[in-house]
Amino acid sequence: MESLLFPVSNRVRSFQKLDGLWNFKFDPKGVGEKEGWNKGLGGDVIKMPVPASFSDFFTDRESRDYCGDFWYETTLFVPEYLKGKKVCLRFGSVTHRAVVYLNGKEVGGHVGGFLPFNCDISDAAKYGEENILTVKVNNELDETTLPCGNVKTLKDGRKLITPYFDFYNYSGIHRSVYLLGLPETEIEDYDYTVALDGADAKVCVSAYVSGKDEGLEAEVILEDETGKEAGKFLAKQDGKSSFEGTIDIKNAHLWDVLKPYLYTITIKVSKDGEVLDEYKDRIGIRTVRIEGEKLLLNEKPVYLKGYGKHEDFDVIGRGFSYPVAKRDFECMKWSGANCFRTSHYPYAEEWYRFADEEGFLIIDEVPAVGMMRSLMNFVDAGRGKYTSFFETETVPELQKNHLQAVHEMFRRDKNHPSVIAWSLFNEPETISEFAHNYFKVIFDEARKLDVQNRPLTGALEKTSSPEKCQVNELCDFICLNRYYGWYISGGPELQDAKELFIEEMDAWKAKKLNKPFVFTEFGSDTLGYEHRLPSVMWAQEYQDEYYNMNFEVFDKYDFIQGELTWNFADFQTSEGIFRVGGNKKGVFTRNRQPKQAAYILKRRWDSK
Ligand code: CKU
Repeated sequence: MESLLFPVSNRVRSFQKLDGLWNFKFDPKGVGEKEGWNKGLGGDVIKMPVPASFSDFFTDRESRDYCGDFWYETTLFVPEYLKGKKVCLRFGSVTHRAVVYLNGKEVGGHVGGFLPFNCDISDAAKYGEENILTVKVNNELDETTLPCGNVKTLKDGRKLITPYFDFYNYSGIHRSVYLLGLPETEIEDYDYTVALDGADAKVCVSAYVSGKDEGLEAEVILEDETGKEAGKFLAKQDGKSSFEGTIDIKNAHLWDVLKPYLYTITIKVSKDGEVLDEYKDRIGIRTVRIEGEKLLLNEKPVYLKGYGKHEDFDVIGRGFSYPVAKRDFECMKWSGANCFRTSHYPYAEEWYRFADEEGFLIIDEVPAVGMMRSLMNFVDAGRGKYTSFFETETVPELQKNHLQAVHEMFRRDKNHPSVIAWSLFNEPETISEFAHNYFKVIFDEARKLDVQNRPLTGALEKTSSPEKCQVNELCDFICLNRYYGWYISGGPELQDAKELFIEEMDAWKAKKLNKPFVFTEFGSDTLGYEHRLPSVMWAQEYQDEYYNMNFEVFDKYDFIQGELTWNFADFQTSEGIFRVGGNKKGVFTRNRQPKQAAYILKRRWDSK
């Protein structure tokens, strides 16, 4: 099985980042392979930074909005000393699909724009020489892809993406690319569970190893933050490719919300005393579960405060940037937040590693967004439009891709203490039995995948009402995206919005689901420079009133156990009559300065 472990370097493993200035070419006619671009792009190339989205570097509209195939190219020197190793290229993500060539030969690829993949180039590589790496990328979407969308052809033959979702279809090589040197007997994966017993903890670790070797031995060591050994075990291979053991820790330091404590785990696999592979990581000792209407972290109730986010920033689009992530964590902490949802796709792995270090909680979401046939789902959904989405013949194909994304996301992210729940969808059309049957399969499969048994959920929009929704029963806690006071009864009708909101929440209460509810979206578009007295929609004064009204409603219900606003910051969307240079529901502007409402959140969250 392909390993998704984050790259490390040590005595048996090495990595080299290939980020930098690559070559780039659009391929609107799809002639790349025929013209031999897989062997090299040729003279007429654009210089393109990796990682980044390509769109916002361009000064012409056609390039920015380009839809179709496009190619990247770089040269890489594969050192002689890697000979005999398993040599791989690792892509953090390529949006949305990729075919990878080394020296003209296809060495792998991936479908799905938000999760990593490896290409084994051990045979294709020329050692001690420069190699030409080319990647054909495609950014088209349809109703079988995650996310869902469509492509339309303009009169001049150009393709145009028509997303069924409210964020710009940024694409390209969005995350770091690595050259990996791996041992033949490779630790492909590991996982762990935690059981608390008073002040002590039991950490049960499993490691999974590839290769044909027999008689292997594994040693697993945990060290505390001072580097002192906290416990270890030895395990012998017993015919399988996995090793398992338990470490008892007296007076365990727990990983807790905003009080992170990380242990270093080292897994060594050896044969006859020789270390064949070694992998080091940082893990946290904590438990998550749901009891009745409460979310329990380390057996104590936790109230989620924070944001739905996007990977989105000026110029770089959806490319990962540590400086932007750093600023985001600082802004989130300043506002008193403790949680974010990776709406609407799994983010770069660095986000989760950072959250582990900061003690942030993450609801990790698959890119299952746009499961409703609408170009303005943010408007249509709230109005109860039904588009027979789950009744189409392409649904089995979509479901296959959805399951693949769930598998890959769980595999990649399961060892992060910051990940406290999995979100398996955002705002699909849930009011038919077709939707129920579709999601039953997704949830049943997801329940088998996480040894830590973290809660499963998904974000429900307004049409998924207490009377009509056929999917919420599959969720361990209920996530609602609601816009009372914005899409519903905004501005002068704010008082009515409040009453309608209370009506809906009373109806949920009457269902006695005995589950926690978390608001995963609520917010109002607000211009970071606009002030109006008295308030009007889009002015900062209105965002304040909107949030205050929403909080008054939340505080009436004990089963509401979290509030993640929409959105952390303003972000780019497709252009259109409802979006002025993007979605402006940020509590922060796109360049991460607070709007007025940020101070309302801060006051509330600092004291909650
Ligand atoms: C947000 C039906 C509501 C859709 N929801 C999803 C999110 O991606 C959008 O940006 C609403 C909005 O601001 O409209």
